[in-house]
Order: sequence, then structure tokens, then C-alpha cells
Amino acid sequence: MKKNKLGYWMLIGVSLIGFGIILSGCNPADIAGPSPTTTAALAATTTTVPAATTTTAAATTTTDLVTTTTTTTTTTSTTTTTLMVPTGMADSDFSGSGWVTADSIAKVSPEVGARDWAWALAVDSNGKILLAGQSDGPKNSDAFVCRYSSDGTLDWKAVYDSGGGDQNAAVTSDSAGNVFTAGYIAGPAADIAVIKYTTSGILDPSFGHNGVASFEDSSGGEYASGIALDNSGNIYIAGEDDKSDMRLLKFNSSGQSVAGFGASGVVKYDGGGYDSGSSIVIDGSGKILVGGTSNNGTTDMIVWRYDPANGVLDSTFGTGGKAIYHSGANEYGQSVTLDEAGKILLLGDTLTNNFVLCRFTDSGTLDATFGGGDGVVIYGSGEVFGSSIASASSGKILVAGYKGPSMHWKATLWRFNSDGTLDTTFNSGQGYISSTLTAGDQDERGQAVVTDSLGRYLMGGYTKGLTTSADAAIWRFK
Ligand SMILES: [Ca+2]
Ligand SMILES: [Ca+2]
Ligand SMILES: [Ca+2]
Ligand SMILES: [Ca+2]
Repeated sequence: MKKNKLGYWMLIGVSLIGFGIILSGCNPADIAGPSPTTTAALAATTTTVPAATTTTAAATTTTDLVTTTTTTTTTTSTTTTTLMVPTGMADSDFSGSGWVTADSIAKVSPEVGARDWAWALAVDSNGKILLAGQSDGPKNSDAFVCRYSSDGTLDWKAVYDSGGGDQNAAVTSDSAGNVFTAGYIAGPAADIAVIKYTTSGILDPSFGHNGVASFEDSSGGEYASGIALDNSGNIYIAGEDDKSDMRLLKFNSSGQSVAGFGASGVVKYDGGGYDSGSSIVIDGSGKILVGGTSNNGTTDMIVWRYDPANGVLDSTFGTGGKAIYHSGANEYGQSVTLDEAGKILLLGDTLTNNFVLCRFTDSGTLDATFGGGDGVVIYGSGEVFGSSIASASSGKILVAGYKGPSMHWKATLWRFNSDGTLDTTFNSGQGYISSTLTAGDQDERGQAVVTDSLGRYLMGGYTKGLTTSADAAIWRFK
């Protein structure tokens, strides 16, 4: 559920330097860095459910941080866990400090100045954490995925080098814990690539061509930003090409293009101007939702809904299969997800110190129960950028991004209530939590957000000083 093309983001970064709004005071609840001083008082609050018991038991553990209710019933063999609702603190159960960083991921030996950017984050069915992005390799950028245990220990890293520039922009996993990334590899210009790794982090030779399925069209550039798997193991990829058209691809579980979907497994959408798929999610009916940007006079946030069988736009959704938010200004769709009720949340950014949350109903209309009646929240408080959206327990909505002032970008996680209001119960009235792992002038950016099976929040991104190289990072909050 993430978009990325590095050039695009670098452009955003550059475009923002000119906006010099200074925020009021520092936030005492910010994550301190680099010394892990703010989380020492936290204790683990997880309630462990026995694998099997002979009696029916219910237990509720309440602390000032979370309430965890567990019910184990042997007669039905079901376990119900009420997920924690994090209060917005760095989670000391994660690597002791609440964060991990990774440097020189694609280098044989550590090297000063290696740039490591993480664009995507996922948690697999075993609770392993997957962080994906790109890292300076020996010759050029390489695509990486790092897998961590839930305590923040690195399990393995896998680096892919096609010989040219490579990037992972999205990551997910199947029920067995196999890992799938999407992004681009070097080809004629760039080619969309899906890479499959086994649970041990080894390329799966039975997938695609030696573990890699790719797409190239007309010697141009093709880029993937989103990935989703359906229940049959089919893989859907959202992206764009260098002709400013959105691309939606379908591969089967072996990494072969699915012939009946679009034209030989590929859908192209051209609304007349710039069209880009940044993020993808499959709804409860199996339909394919692509979130992104479409310009037909103005630049708008859009959700396309496609039939998974043939790649045809679903005419029962929005207008001709498209739900659009258009303010009159420019908005760029970044990330799409579904909430607990099955409604569609789309995050966009105006590139003018605001990000935008839209909620659409299942029929593709703006939801009148969100954002005070118009289905839209435009959030701006100083310089803010929204990168990724996730829905969390108790109807909460999470946005990962970064917060200025420029030259002091802080990776930030915001939380909103289900009606779109900022949730001031998060982080002691703030409604967000920011990070400054790198002291002084810094550039830290949240690029992805997910929740885990206990309800904790994880943000992926990177941290760098203005004159030091980026390091990939994961933050966890409880
Ligand atoms: Ca490379
Ligand atoms: Ca190409
Ligand atoms: Ca176009
Ligand atoms: Ca680095």
C-alpha cells in the first residue's frame, strides 16, 4: 500500500525547500535520538494465550498503556484477541529503543556514504517484519528486502542486482511466509519487476525467471509502486510507465502473466494526461482497487476499481469504474486501503503543506460520514507530507509521512479517528508522534505504515543527516 519512485520524491523534497514555515516549539513527546531515553519505563504488556487449554478462561489485563482481552474457548477452538490501541509511545520491546536502522545494506562491507532508502513495510503471517527499498550497491542501486523478528533482530537481508539500477517499492508475503517485492530492475530504461523470496530469503527459482517476473513495453520505462496478492496467489501490481499512463499487471503464483487479464496480463489506463498507480488493495469481493493520480485538466486523486478476472473497469463503481477527488488544486494519490467496514481510504498529498484523506463508499462516492460531511479531510499544520495510510483497530486511521520545518524533517505517524478528526488521545494530546533519530539537521521520512497482530504500529522509512547518508529505518509504537 505504498507508492514510490525516487525521482518523484526527490522532486517533492526539492520543491519544498522554498516553503519556510516555522513550527512552534519542540514536541516533548518526540522520540529522542540517538540515545534511547524515553522508553525505559515501559513494560511488556502482551497477554500470551496458551495454545491449548482444557477449560474456558477469560482474562483482561489493563495497564495505563493498553487493554488486552483474551478469551480462549476449547469447545470452539477459537481465540479472540482484542487488539491494543497504542497510546503513541516508542515500543521498547522492539530492539530496546523502539527502532532499528540499517546501513550499507547492499554493500559487501560497510562503506561511508552508502544510501539506504526504505519505501515499503509489511508484517507476515508469522509476525516477521519485512522492510524493502533500495541501497547503493557496489556499482549502482540495488533492490533490498530485510526481514526482522518481532523483537527487531535482523533475520536476513536479500539484495537483488540486475546489473543496473534496481528498486523495491512494495513488499508483501503469502500465507506461507514467502516474500514478494515489486519495483523495477534495469532493462530498456527500467522494467517492472516482481521478485519472490522463500522464507529463508533465497530467490525462488520456480518463480518467473530465476525468481524474477518482469514486464517491459516498447523499450520505455516501467515502474511498480504497489503489490497485492489474492487468495489464489495471483499477484497484482500497480505502477506507471514513462508515457504517463497507469499500469496494472496480473501474474499467477508462478510469476507468469495472466493472459485473460487486460492485454496479455497488462492493463493500461490513459485519461489524457498524467496517470499513475501508486498503491493497490483487494476488497472483500476480490475486486482490485488501485489508488493513484490522474490528470485530465487538473491533477486529482483517484481510485480505479477493476474486475480481477479480466482487468476491465467496474462500471458499478464511481463513474465508469473511477472515484475521483478533485478540489480545483492539484492532489497526488499516494496510498489506498480499506477500513474495518470495507470503506475505501485514499491518502493524497497536495505538495503544498497539506495531505488529504478521502473516504469512499463501496459504490465509489465520497462518504458523507467522514470529514464533516464531504468525505474529505485536508490536514495541514506547518509543512506536512503524507506517504502511506493504514487502518487500525477501533476504527483508527494511521498516516505515515514527515513533518517540517524543512531541513529538520521528522518521520511522523499521525492518527485520526474514524470520522476523520485528528485523534488527540494519541501521544498525550498531540495526535501524532515524530522521530529525530539523527541529531541536528535531519531528513527523516516515514514512507510506509502497517499494524501487527497485536495492534502495534510500525512505520518504515529512512533517517539521515543533511550531510550523511540515508539509513533505512523501522519504528514501532505501542
Ligand atoms: Ca543494481
Ligand atoms: Ca523498460
Ligand atoms: Ca496518461
Ligand atoms: Ca546509509
